[in-house]
Amino acid sequence: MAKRKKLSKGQSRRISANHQKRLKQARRNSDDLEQTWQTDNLGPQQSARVISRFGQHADVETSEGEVLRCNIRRTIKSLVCGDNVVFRRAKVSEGDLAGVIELVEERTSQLTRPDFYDGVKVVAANIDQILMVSAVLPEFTPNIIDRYLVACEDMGIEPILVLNKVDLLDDEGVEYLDEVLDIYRDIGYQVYFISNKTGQGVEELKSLLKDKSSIFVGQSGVGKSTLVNSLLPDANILTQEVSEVSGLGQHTTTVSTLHHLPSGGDLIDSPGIREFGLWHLENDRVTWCFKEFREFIGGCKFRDCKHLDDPGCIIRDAVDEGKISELRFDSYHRILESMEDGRAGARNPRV
Ligand SMILES: Nc1nc2c(ncn2[C@@H]2O[C@H](COP(=O)(O)OP(=O)(O)OP(=O)(O)O)[C@@H](O)[C@H]2O)c(=O)[nH]1
Ligand SMILES: [Mg+2]
Ligand SMILES: [Zn+2]
Repeated sequence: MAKRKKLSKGQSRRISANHQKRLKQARRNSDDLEQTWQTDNLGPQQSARVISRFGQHADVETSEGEVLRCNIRRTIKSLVCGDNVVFRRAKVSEGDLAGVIELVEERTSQLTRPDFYDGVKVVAANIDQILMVSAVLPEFTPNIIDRYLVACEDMGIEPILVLNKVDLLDDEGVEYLDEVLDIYRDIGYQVYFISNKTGQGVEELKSLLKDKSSIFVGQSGVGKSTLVNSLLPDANILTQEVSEVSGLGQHTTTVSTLHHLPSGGDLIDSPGIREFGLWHLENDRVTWCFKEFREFIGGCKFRDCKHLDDPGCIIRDAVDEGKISELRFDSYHRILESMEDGRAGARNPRV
């Protein structure tokens, strides 16, 4: 994982001040609109689904399939891609804004991640399954997979692992990654090998997505948008090569967007992230989110066992006996360590 360059205190302050200024301006504009759009100027309440959100505005889709850009009422605290909302159409549009969103329906599920500005941030709503996309380019990193899996377990949304760009692997590479991913199959997670280049696995993926609400998540450059384009040739989403200089993705997709699958179901493409923080979780919760650790929880000799060199640690014993994979056990400790750093960072934000 790439280390973020540390900013000086002055830089952090300036960035934060600019961010606050932009937020204030956006709120002021939105207040002006709320004045203009009093009830007389608005049509009846209608239901819609949020396709995409941009600051104080969002694109919603009506049940007739019409997509309208709307302002978001200040009273709405949280609104994300996938939300079901109630909106009113304006009798006269204001620029490209056609209406106002007044209410967000209760969510059946939500994908969240910690954010330096907002604490815990909701990324998408009403999702049945999270497809965690990884690839051999940028580098394949099981630790990121483990982070997402922890988040999925915590949120109670089913995760599915997708290894993309398998066309870049030789037989030996396939064999190696098959072995690593066997660890996840053994725990009970579904694993798919995919290539947008050769089309391998794409049909299988289609049946997995049918009639479900799914989201693609994962690092920048792993091929999430390319995969959406493979599944939905009309989507025409912008994709970009992984940088030769840094070996990292270029953060091509900037907002989450919901698409409809021709055979039924919805698919959200989300922007790639560099790090997936978990510092909003308690240590014990992280242990529980390592699914295969669960049956051993509570069995260690000491109640405050750190599952390291503590005597009578049955999780450590399970690793020695091959019941828990060494890779996952190491990942677990790396996550706990980084959570300490993350909490310190959140108290003292760098960006
Ligand atoms: N060889 C190979 N390249 C692929 C495959 N899928 C995607 N790519 C390439 O990977 C690069 C990144 O793809 P994107 O779809 O933009 O990646 P992304 O995950 O959407 O990235 P962000 O939007 O930044 O999060 C592009 O150059 C794609 O052509 C694949 O199956 N095989
Ligand atoms: Mg993308
Ligand atoms: Zn223990």
